[in-house]
Amino acid sequence: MALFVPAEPGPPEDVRTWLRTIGGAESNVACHLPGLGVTSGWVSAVGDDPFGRAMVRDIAAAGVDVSGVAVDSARPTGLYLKESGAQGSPVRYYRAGSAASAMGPEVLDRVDLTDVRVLHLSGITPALSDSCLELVRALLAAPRGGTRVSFDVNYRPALWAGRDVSVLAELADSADIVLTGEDEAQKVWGTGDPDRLRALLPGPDTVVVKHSERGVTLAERGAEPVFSPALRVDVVEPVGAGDAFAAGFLAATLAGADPLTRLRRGHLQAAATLLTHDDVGAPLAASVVDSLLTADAEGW
Ligand code: KDG
Repeated sequence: MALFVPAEPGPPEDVRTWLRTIGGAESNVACHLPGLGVTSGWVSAVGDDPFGRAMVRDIAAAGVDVSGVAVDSARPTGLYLKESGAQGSPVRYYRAGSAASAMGPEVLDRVDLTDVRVLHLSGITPALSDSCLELVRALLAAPRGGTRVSFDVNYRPALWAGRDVSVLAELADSADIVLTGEDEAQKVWGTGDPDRLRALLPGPDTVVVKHSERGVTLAERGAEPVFSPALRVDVVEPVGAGDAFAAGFLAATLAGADPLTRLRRGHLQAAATLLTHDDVGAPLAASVVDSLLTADAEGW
């Protein structure tokens, strides 16, 4: 989606200048990865319009392979606005009937997952339309070969109002890696407790529970859960931090890092996003990342 953030303070109805940037959970994750040394691709659909062309160009400029993005000349590119800052950060979507919401299982015909190490999906896509739900179900049911599927629950109340969220539990259980906020797990499974979630999710081998600003627990099959406190930062705006965490965590997982380093990589990537109004934001300086990755508990 094209994301618009206010470029001046004040209530949204008084803001005249908006900054156009990149939004959308899966493309956010894809945009972080090249900077972490991981090649990534984004599969989606945009309209044949200026916002669609801008998104494809800007996401490609971040180093992401966009050859799996279709242009739908019958529908517009989805848009969303962030209407304020750190307090609650209300967002407003303009994507009903968008090109991406019309995607369905036929997308599998133009996606080659051979040699893909991780397929990252979010719980946002299945909320967009019945066809998108069928697409996500088809991706989760497709033969995997060596591809691991990561699923970020990304529960968005505005998209699920009056609908049954148990579908998110069904989808998550078909993944290999599940990322969820404690609060969203509470909505979907009735608990945000990592041990209980592990028991409720027999399918995935890895469950990551984010406890907001407190920290994150990594609960893997056959291992003791590992908790890592979050970095304390002066939050400018939080939307997108979960995607940044996912990218840092997945990149370190692919690199074969130990559990604490995987969580710290996630926190460091999230911290960079928390410091901006953007969904993605600029990465922290390499020297800061290096010293924090190896810091002892007090230094962190
Ligand atoms: O995780 C960030 C996303 O929430 C944001 O980019 C917009 O995809 C989005 C959504 O539907 O909320």
